[in-house]
Amino acid sequence: MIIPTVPTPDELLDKGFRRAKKSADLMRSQKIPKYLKGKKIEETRVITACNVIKDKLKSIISSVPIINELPEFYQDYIDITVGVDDLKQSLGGLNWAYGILTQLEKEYGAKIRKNPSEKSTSLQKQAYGRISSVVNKIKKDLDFLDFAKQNLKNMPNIDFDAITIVIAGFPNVGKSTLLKQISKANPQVANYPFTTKGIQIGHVERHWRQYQIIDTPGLLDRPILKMNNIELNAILALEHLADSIIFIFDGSETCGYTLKNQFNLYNQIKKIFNEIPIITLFNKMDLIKDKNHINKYSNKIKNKIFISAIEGEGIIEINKKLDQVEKIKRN
Ligand SMILES: Nc1nc2c(ncn2[C@@H]2O[C@H](COP(=O)(O)OP(=O)(O)OP(=O)(O)O)[C@@H](O)[C@H]2O)c(=O)[nH]1
Ligand SMILES: [Mg+2]
Repeated sequence: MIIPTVPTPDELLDKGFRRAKKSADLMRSQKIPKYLKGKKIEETRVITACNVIKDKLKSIISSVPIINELPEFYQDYIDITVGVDDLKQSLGGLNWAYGILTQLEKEYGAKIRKNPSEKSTSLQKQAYGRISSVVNKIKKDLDFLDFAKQNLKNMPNIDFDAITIVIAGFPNVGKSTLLKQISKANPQVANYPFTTKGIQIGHVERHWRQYQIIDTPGLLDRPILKMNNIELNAILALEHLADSIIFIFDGSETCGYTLKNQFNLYNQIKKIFNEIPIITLFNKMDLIKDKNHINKYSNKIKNKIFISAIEGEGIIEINKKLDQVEKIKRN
């Protein structure tokens, strides 16, 4: 989501008043009957100030799509990242200011026209006072929208028609290596709450079907039971997308986590994503001489593939599994 630059109240007023002065100066240089000129100048000043400020507010308001109409994933994403209610409230604040400025513009335009010229300047000053007060009242909304701008500028770009695979597994088990093996092309990197590295989305087409494969470092690679509610929501948002999960074990344990620990994480993920099929992989088989230790765990899992992501071993089997993934219909 690209929100345009969000000004502070001072910047906004400064811009409005500066442009208003320019228009007033232009009016001053025109040939207008003397008894009307003062009025015209001040009327122009007030109307221009209101319009310049309103235009800026409008450009910010209209840059944010109607949140309730967005796909659920984005609604969740926005909610976890900045808070949907807070975002709506701050946009409401800007809308309110927009409405008041429209009123002020009419009210003071009419007052300046009706009153004798001598009063024009004091009416214009009164109008400026009220414009300033309105704009200052939305300071916290502008602050919030600036924060939202920074945090929403690198949202993941999701293809909702593609079959979506989410990769899980402890750090260093070979998730990124596998993503590169399957998707070849350079993955898109986007922000995602609670992952400092961001998520990576690789795209592939197989038999005219589009796939997006999402690597989530720092999210599905640690004990889920220890997560707080917001972190869990971040995971549930992913659950909404996933048609299948690839869970990677590091059979060599060189990632630094024992197979026992990895098996615990596997069970937690199975629980959380309970409706979603899991493709289970045992990676780094090139390092394994004796399979006995792995078999203690792999025997408990029905369907699994032994691979070496680094050597491209087992990729054909993974692709066959991908061909069988059905798109989950959600509503
Ligand atoms: N021997 C061997 N090493 C592998 C294999 N797959 C990955 N590695 C190595 O394991 C290390 C971690 O691989 P990554 O792909 O970065 O692992 P990751 O799961 O993405 O790690 P994080 O992003 O830190 O969570 C790297 O040094 C890889 O070269 C494999 O099949 N065999
Ligand atoms: Mg990685």
